[in-house]
Amino acid sequence: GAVRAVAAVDLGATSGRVMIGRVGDDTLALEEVARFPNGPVERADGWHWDIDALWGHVRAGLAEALRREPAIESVGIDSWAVDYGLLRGGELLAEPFHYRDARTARGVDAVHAVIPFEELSRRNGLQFLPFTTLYQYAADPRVGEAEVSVLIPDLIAERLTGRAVAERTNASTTGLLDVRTGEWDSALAEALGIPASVLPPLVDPGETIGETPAEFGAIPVVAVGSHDTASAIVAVPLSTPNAAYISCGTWGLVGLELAEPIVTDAARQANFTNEGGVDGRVRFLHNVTGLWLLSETVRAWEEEDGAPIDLPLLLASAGAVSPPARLFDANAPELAAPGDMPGRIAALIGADRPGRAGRPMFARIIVESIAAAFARAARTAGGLAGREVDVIHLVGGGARNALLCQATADCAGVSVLAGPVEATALGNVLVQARALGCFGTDASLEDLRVRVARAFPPVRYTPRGSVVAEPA
Ligand code: LFR
Repeated sequence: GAVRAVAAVDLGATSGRVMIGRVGDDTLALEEVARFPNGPVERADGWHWDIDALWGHVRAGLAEALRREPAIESVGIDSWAVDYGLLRGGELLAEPFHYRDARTARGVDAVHAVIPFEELSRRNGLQFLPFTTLYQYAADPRVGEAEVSVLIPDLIAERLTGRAVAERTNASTTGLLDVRTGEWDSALAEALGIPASVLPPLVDPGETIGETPAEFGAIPVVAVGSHDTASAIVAVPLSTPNAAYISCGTWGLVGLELAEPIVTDAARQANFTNEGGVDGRVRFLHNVTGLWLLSETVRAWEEEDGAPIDLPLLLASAGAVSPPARLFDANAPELAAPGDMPGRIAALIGADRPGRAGRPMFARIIVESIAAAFARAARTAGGLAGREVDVIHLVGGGARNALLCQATADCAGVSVLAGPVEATALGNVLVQARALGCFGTDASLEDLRVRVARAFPPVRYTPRGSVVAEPA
């Protein structure tokens, strides 16, 4: 069949992008049309989304995408989880908070005073993360004033279509979905003082949310796995029944794809989550702090130097130093907020903040610490699910980081298959393409993954071995 085109809006931590996705029998390709900053902005009351600037960039990006490719048939939007905008009369009540804002700690105490974590996790199936939406709501006095609360991708969809919905994979990260039914747990919301009326109707990936205005082509906005991690997992070319995955960007989401959630004491104690995946699959995973540790360190050094740092060069020199004697816990809670990362990590390893000459070693410690946490989480996931993990697929920006991929393979004792780097955007595009009928509407995720593996053959890192390209 002919090659068809869709637009993917992906709002990530290092940047937001608008891409054109092209899909045909032998084609799966992305063209980046616009890239813009999407970091948290600090206001008087804490860290926020720069939502007005973002909306402007998305509009400009979509207009440019349609100019370059007038045949674009639909739009899909994804972003990170948990953050939301409160709407009243079609207007935002406030600039959305960013989840790395410290106010959420208050919400945690307030929620757990009403319902202890153990009971909460039995209802929503989630791991403990201090920024899960329900904790944010508990710290947000404006929730009660809202008519509707929409997660960020759904907010962009609402701006484009006028229709407020809750895409189900992302809704699963609010903590307010019942893990058994996949429906809103209105009783839980009300018990926490969150009016159930602010929770919009749920839609599934593949459903049409509405239509864009004429200036953006009057085309359908199609729900995708609007949680970026859900889209990324769609595009993991899982190669064995026991394969684990790591979706590695700012975070490293380490886990397994399951048919049913695991809601047990052991899973809760290991802080594993059951988030909603595309096609009703379960994303059984644990959040490991990922490249945030490195990017925030590099940001601090760049401020110190007043000049940009060459990351590939830094990583090459990090690979050349002898392996570090001391690692730190990548998941240490004190590393979550923006700020002086080198100082905080140095404190954890009992060292001084590195001078320039010490930077390669410091970067090496960060990478090895992330790899160790990745390997540990993959092993734990397998143990909890009764699977012997025999390969780890690492997708997202981290797949570019050879040092990290190799260190993860070494720590885990199984091969790491790296790529695609653009898993999130590909998952977004593939779910739209399937909805358009490109593969027959009953194509399974496995069918989509065959196409991913063909177009983007992963790179294999064998434990303590050398890097070889995987045959197509
Ligand atoms: C990754 C991600 C994670 C989520 C975190 C916060 O980008 O979406 O899945 O736990 O960001 O939303």
